[in-house]
Formats: sequence, structure tokens, C-alpha cells
Amino acid sequence: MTAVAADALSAPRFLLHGIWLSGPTYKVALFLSLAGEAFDFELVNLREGAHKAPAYVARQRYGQVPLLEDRSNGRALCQAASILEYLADVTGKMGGASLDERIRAREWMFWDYDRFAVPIYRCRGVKLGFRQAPEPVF
Ligand SMILES: N[C@@H](CCC(=O)N[C@@H](CS)C(=O)NCC(=O)O)C(=O)O
Repeated sequence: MTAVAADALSAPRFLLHGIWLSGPTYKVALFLSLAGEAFDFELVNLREGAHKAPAYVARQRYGQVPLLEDRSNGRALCQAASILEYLADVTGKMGGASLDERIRAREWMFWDYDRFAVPIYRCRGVKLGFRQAPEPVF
């Protein structure tokens, strides 16, 4: 077996395309990390328009990040909440053990986007140094 083939066999199941300043990318990375799933990460440079390149849009039809590739079956997944549901399905983690738990998990995911996302992403931006906030806020 060649070294290249051996590398391909040992590659992590998931390949996450995104950028560090993207909250939706972060959500998927956080799930994978908390679930103990090794994954590769490929930077998509939004400033250079990499997310609108035809080869990328062929995999991520909205021309956004994140994009998660599942190498075990060739799936290309987009929309962070949908990706989280997929990961819960295929890993058996964090999806909820009963219908009621699954309903509650979904409620949090959809509520997240209209109530949590903006303030959490802004706080991350301040912590990472690319947004400003008055001292008393933090
Ligand atoms: N609803 C999407 C939102 C994804 C999103 O807004 N991604 C931003 C970066 S945080 C993006 O790719 N913006 C570039 C664009 O929309 O052209 C999700 O949850 O995945």
C-alpha cells in the first residue's frame, strides 16, 4: 500500500470547510469536538470569495460556510442546524434519547438563531479582537 493510500484510509471521517470567525462554522466544530469526533478543517477565505467559486458552490449550494463533508458516504451538508441534526443522527450523540428530548434539542437550535446567535457571535468577536465593546459589557 502506498503512503498516500494509507493516509486516505486514516483520514478523519469529517471534513469541515469554514472560517474561524463564522459562528455557524464554530457551532459545527464545537459539536464535533464535544462528541470526540476527529475532523479535518479547510479554511474558506470569504474575503477572497472562495465561497462563491463554482467548485465550492457545487458542494455548498448556498455559497456559504459551513460545509461539512462526510467522507464515509460522500455527503456534502450545509446549514449549521441541519448539520447538527445530521451529526446527532450519525454519531448517536446529543440528539436526545426520547422524542421529547429531541423536540427540546430542536427548540434550542431554532431558538438559538433568533435570540442567541447575534449576541454570542458579537461576544466572540470582542474576545477575538475584531469587534469593540464598552468595558462594562465585559
Ligand atoms: N443559516 C446558515 C448561515 C450561514 C452563514 O451566514 N454563513 C456566513 C458566514 S458566518 C457566510 O457564509 N456568509 C457569506 C455569504 O452569505 O455570502 C447556517 O446556519 O449555516
